[in-house]
Amino acid sequence: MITLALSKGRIFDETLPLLARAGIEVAEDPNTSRKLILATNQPDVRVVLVRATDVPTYVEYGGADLGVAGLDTLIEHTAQWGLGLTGGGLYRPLDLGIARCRVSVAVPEGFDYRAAVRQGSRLRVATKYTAIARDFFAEKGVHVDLIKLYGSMELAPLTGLADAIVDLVSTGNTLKANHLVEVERIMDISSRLVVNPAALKLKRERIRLLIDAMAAAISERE
Ligand code: PRT
Ligand code: MG
Repeated sequence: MITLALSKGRIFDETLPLLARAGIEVAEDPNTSRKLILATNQPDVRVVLVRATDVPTYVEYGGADLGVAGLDTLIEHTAQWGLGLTGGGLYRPLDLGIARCRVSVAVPEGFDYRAAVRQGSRLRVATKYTAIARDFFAEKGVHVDLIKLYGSMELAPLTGLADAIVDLVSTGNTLKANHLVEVERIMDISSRLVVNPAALKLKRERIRLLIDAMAAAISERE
């Protein structure tokens, strides 16, 4: 049995066409079913639905053989756990090029971010992405107090909790709706296929076929 961990929403939706190219069709719709384990048309392949941030954990500890996770999630996971309990880490064979977005710094309209940086002011930055933010500001030589949040980052500057946020941006509509402006682009993000290294050894043939079919689907798309 091959177990693939996906999160509901954009990652699930954008992974489906790549799986289809590998001949795998998920038998149930996660939006109407409450099941967390979904069968596929292949008797030896199943999909488990987990929180986006839990995908690396499932794959690393063998709860799933492989999974799809945003680069943002992978960087934060690695920063928190290093090579983890198993020491094996995660094998990352493919950039799937899906769920694309970027990690950016945003501030309220009217806040002069450049001046604050130039003057060496200490910035209060709210984010879910503390590892990415810490590295970015350290590299720039900007002093920051990081405030860890788990969601609704956009609210932080509006309530005086923070001067700036580090968050994912796609269309920019969420920032605009909250009167925030993007002042720095930290990195581009897409989702990656991650594989448990032990599973790759034990089930090499089957997993290789899957990786190759997904790679073919990506190059056809491009
Ligand atoms: O929602 P939940 O708390 O369960 O977890 P999650 O937010 O981590 O999951 P999900 O499914 O929302 O995101 C999964 C992955 O999709 C992320 O880890 C990213 O790699 C990727 N992705 C791509 C995005 C976006 N685009 C995105 N736009 N993840 C989140 N957003 C959010 C962003 O945080 C902001 O609130 O959408 C808003 C901005 O969108 P625009 O279009 O208004 O700019
Ligand atoms: Mg979300």
